[in-house]
Amino acid sequence: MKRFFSPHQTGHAPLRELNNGEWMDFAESPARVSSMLAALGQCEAPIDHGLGPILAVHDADYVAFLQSAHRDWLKAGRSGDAIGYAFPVVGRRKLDLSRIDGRLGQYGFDAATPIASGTWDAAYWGAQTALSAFDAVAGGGHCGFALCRPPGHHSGKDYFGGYCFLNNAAIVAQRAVDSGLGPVAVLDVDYHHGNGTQDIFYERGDVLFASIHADPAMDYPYFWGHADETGQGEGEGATFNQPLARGTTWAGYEPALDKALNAISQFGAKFLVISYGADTFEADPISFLKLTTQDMHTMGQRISTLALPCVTVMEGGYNIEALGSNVDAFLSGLEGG
Ligand code: OKP
Ligand code: ZN
Repeated sequence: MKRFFSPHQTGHAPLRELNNGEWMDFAESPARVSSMLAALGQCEAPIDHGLGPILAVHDADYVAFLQSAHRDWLKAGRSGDAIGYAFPVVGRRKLDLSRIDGRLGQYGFDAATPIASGTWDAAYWGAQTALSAFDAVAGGGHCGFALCRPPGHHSGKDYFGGYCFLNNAAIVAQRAVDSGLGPVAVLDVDYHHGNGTQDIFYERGDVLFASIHADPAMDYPYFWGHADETGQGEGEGATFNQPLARGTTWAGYEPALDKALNAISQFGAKFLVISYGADTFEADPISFLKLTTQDMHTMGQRISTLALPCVTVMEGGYNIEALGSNVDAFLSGLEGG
């Protein structure tokens, strides 16, 4: 399986995040990359596809905001990472605000996703990494892996949040549709619900979004991922959420995965995008499912029975020591190892 990564992606290095009312070290740290590279070995550098495929998913005003957000923060006389604190919860509408704090609230949905000087460059190259993994599969490979960082699945067409800025999985899924390779299924197995991916395809019948995640009644992102969210309009039935209780082990995860795989077959998917997060691991510091490294391998094997061309994009996983082995276990399972 071809693997892609760009060193630009480690330039995104916020210092700290707000957690339970206190500052803590930023969990989605560049050190995650070292752990993965050590386990995976050599990755290829992505090719620059430009902004086109990003703008096929994200709004131009949002992308322009991301490009200048940290500079605007510095221009406002601030230092450190840009963080919003006021959000238009009621009646959110397009406003052309100039003040950076207004813009951070307009385009963000949480106060735990700091923007640093290297954020845009890292997010941009993360998307290019995903697109290059797609090329490798579209060109005849069976599977490709995109070591994306920052992750993407919480980012919607015009918003960031949950450590995510550009939705790498959605960018690949849209690219697959535009290349005539659909229908496409996105299988999201990160611990957290992929609200951004769900939103992007919520009214679309050509992309199935199937997710297994911690019950949002208990865990981030709270406002999405409930079982009664099933899609709308032409997308009715093309969103499939399976929330799990904290503490769930493989015994509870496996039947949910089987249901998701069945749904993907039923849907008639011809192309698969996997949002893989290793934060379902039993020793993840911010998550509460109980999968082992061996379970990651089994998960990969199960998914490989779909026998679909697939691109895996990296999402979360915060136990840095085990991260590399977990990703490696998943990918070797997926390769049928
Ligand atoms: C990103 B991914 C505040 C807690 C909220 C947000 C979690 C984002 C996870 N410190 N944290 O899905 O792994
Ligand atoms: Zn996660």
